[in-house]
Amino acid sequence: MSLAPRRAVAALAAVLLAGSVAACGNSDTGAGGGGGDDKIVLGFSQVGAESGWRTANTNSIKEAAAEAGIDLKFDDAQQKQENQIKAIRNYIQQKVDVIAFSPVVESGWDTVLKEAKDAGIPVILTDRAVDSADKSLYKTFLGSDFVKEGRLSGEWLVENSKDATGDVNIVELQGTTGSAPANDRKKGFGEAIAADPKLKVIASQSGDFTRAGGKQVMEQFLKAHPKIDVLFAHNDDMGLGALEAITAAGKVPGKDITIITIDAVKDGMQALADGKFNFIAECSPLLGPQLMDLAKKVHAGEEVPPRIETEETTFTQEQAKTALPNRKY
Ligand code: GYE
Repeated sequence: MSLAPRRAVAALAAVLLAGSVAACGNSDTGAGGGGGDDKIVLGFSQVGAESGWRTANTNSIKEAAAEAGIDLKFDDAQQKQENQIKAIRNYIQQKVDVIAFSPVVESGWDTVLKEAKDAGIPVILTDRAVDSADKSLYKTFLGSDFVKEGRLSGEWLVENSKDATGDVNIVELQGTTGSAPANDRKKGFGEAIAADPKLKVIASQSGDFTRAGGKQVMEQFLKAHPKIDVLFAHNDDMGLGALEAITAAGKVPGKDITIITIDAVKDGMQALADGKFNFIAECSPLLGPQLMDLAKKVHAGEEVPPRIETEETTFTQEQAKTALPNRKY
């Protein structure tokens, strides 16, 4: 691997400063991120702490790093792309071995990804995708098929609206604007419900994947639309926030308004088992072990598949009751 001239100078300066030539025999030198041992240094930029899913994802990554003996540098971007770019630039400067991140939105990553590539640091995308045309900017993308999650949600609704007479009015709580899961879940759901013309999305707005956002936007929906039959929320947390708005408006969630969400975190599964939600498409946050495995492989220069999909299922109310006691997140 060739070092950029500036980096070569910096690496040389570091060796001289340390007053040591011992590093000569260590092929890791210059990319070890310091620390003096052989641990792989992984810089990870997390989206934020917006949902139960995200908390479970962060825990999975931290636990898996400790277990794999990987030195994890972790940054919480608080749902802001500029913070993620800053964190990635810091990791480049620190010469970490591998960078992984879950991009808050899909676009606008090319420049910083090129910087990582020029510095010779492999990048792994986890959870969310980027829309960069140049696929050589990252080694692999580990995460769910969000279009499929939306489609499974829509297909359940088509199946369960068969006997409905007249229009079925749907409101949609979208995830963070511009994020891969919001774009893809909307797409998959829209394509599936197109099979039945009586299924109509009458309002669709972002609740930013948070409970507070879900509650606030649902309040507006309820004020603006006297007849809402279905809520499709792009995650459990927004659905849980919306429950409060629905109950406060004197309606019974799960009965007066059918609720479909995505994720299947414990609180969501509880609402489903209690009959307040009607259907959940699962999205697994437990990406830590696979991520550590990939970090080791790309660090060793091994080829990895460009796309690795998470395995997932769906839950009805009855299935949630059975699955809940063993739910890990
Ligand atoms: O569904 C939502 C979280 O990117 C898959 O982000 C993730 C989504 C998840 O805030 O709860």
